Amino acid sequence: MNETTVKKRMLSGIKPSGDLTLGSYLGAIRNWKEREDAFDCYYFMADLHSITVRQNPADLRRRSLEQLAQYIACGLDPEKNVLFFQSHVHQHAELGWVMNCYAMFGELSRMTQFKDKSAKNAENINGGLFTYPALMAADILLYQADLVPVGEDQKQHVELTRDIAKRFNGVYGDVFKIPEPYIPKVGARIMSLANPEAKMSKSEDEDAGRVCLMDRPEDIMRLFKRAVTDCDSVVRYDPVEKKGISNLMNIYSAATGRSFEQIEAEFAGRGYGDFKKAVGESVVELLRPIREEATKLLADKAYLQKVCEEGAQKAAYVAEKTLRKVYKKLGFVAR
Ligand code: AQP
Repeated sequence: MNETTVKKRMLSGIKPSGDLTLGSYLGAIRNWKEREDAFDCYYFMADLHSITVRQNPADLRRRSLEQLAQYIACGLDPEKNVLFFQSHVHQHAELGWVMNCYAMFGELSRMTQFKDKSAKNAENINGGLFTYPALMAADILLYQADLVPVGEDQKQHVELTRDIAKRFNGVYGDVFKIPEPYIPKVGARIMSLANPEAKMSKSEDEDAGRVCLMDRPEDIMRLFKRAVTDCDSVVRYDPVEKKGISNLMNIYSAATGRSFEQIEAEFAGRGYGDFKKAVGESVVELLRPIREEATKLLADKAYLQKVCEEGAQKAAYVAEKTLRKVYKKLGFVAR
């Protein structure tokens, strides 16, 4: 058996619904790099999913391309990982429709993300927001993925994907591999700098709360200077009483590799001002190479075009095999 046949396949996507943040990097993308030799990895820009919330077209296009450049700048090698735009592989939309017909109204109604998102977008509760998990099932099942990395908020969707796949297989035989949720090595959970009770988020956080991968050093320093802390002055890890400081310690630890004890010792007897400055500087240095590399890549449109074309071709090859099998089982006349 050669090496590629034994590798497990893994798939993950991020919606280009906001600029990637320090949270996206430390919580997810940084860990992706470590998997590229052990797994057969597919990473996509989930542009189809992003339009369940209204997007400005020019911003969506810019962010989608930036996301591709940032994936590469964060270290993902396009030779080892399949990188593509979801909308470039039409099989997602096609299988998405089929999945819609095998997902039950009751199941979709129970998805907590639908409830959350509809509460936040009360003026635009569209059908796509409701059937989002059917498209997500298609994303996963098209590639016969063994593993799907999941955070808390997506667990329910992977469970639903498994249920739909089992239902389909139950009628038509072994068409889909039943994917397992993969609990990634815990990346740091990064909280908003403006509100340490809430996650730093690319589409929901206010500007003062999130650090984006392309932010300029002076802007990063300003954000950390204004980060919400408490009225104490001791740098101590206490995620209950000192949420703001603990979040900054998390970030500093992730950026420098220092332990909480080492950080507490380093800042003993010094004020928050010194500490915030040090955290800001460590993040500037952490993100500098990513921003510089992404900027270089964004200036080379031909290269990005080549990467996403090749990625879409590789992805479509696998996706088409699954889709053909599905269409045949359903009784569609062969093209
Ligand atoms: N703050 C964070 N800390 C740790 N991990 C994070 N991730 C995101 N933010 C943090 C991880 O990144 C991956 C992609 O997550 P996401 O696309 O759901 O990111 P988001 O910023 O939270 O997105 P939003 O604001 O909810 O926008 P929409 O709904 O439009 O995509 C995941 O692995 C996540 O754990």
